[in-house]
Amino acid sequence: MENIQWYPGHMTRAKRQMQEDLKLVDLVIELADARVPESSRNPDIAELCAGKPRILVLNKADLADPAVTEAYSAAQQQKGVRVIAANARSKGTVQPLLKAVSEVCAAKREHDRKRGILNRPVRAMVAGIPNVGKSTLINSLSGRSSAKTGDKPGVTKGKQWIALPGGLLLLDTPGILWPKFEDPQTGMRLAVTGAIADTAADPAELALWLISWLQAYYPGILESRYGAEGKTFEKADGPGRQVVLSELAAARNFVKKGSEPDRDRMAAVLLDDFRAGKTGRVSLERM
Ligand SMILES: Nc1nc2c(ncn2[C@@H]2O[C@H](COP(=O)(O)OP(=O)(O)OP(=O)(O)O)[C@@H](O)[C@H]2O)c(=O)[nH]1
Ligand SMILES: [Mg+2]
Repeated sequence: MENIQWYPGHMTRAKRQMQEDLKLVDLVIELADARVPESSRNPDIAELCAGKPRILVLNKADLADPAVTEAYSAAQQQKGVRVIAANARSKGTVQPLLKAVSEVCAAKREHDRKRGILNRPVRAMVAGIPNVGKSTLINSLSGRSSAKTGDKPGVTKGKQWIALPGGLLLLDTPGILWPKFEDPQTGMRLAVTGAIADTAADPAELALWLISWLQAYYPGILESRYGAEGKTFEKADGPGRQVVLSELAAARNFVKKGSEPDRDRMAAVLLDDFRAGKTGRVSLERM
């Protein structure tokens, strides 16, 4: 399996920018992808945010396996981390998050009040990997399309302050990835979920990784979406590795000239389907 290393220069700058911007904020809203809760968290963030209150939002929870989200949340809560599972596109996320913001800022407000400062706006940085839903969350909180969003990584290019009616100032930031993924599986998980541009990896490799994960932890899911009755596909981590994409392509009727199965098209469709939640609620980590 290839080891995905993706750290262009603008990511180094983004990290430096984050260090600077942290000086301006009272708290950090850290977004992780609920489908890959651990792999999508920047290992530097705890150190970068030292001393700041932090709220962990497990976003895209609507696409994730609820059991994994629950187990990860519980483990983090045990460590004293404040966690909210969310769907940034849904209005239902707004109230619990605003409540958490208000709670983690209670000490600061009290400190302000004692010094006679009233209603100073709270400043929060929204941080996380590319494509995790930072700008979408900000738009839901502000109730309008203030920040640009898109279904590919790298949409937000520079920071942007967005003011909410209640006196909360949110800082939208570009997604950050870290220089070295210690575990090669981390790169795979981030590429499959769409945090890393598809140009950085071979879609067929990503698709095969996803197929083997689905076959191991969500048996039957591929058959029910793509298969014919009673058909089982070859195992992506077995001797049939070279065959399974062709089988899936044939089942979908994706053929190239000369009636050869179109593996590349199948790989792209499978990744798109997964990212859109069409293969069901699936997480790519186990607790
Ligand atoms: N299903 C689902 N989709 C989401 C959720 N949050 C965001 N999205 C989608 O994910 C894609 C990325 O959202 P953005 O808000 O642009 O992500 P971002 O973190 O700002 O990305 P960058 O600016 O590239 O770092 C968009 O297509 C959103 O509609 C969610 O909770 N559930
Ligand atoms: Mg953005």
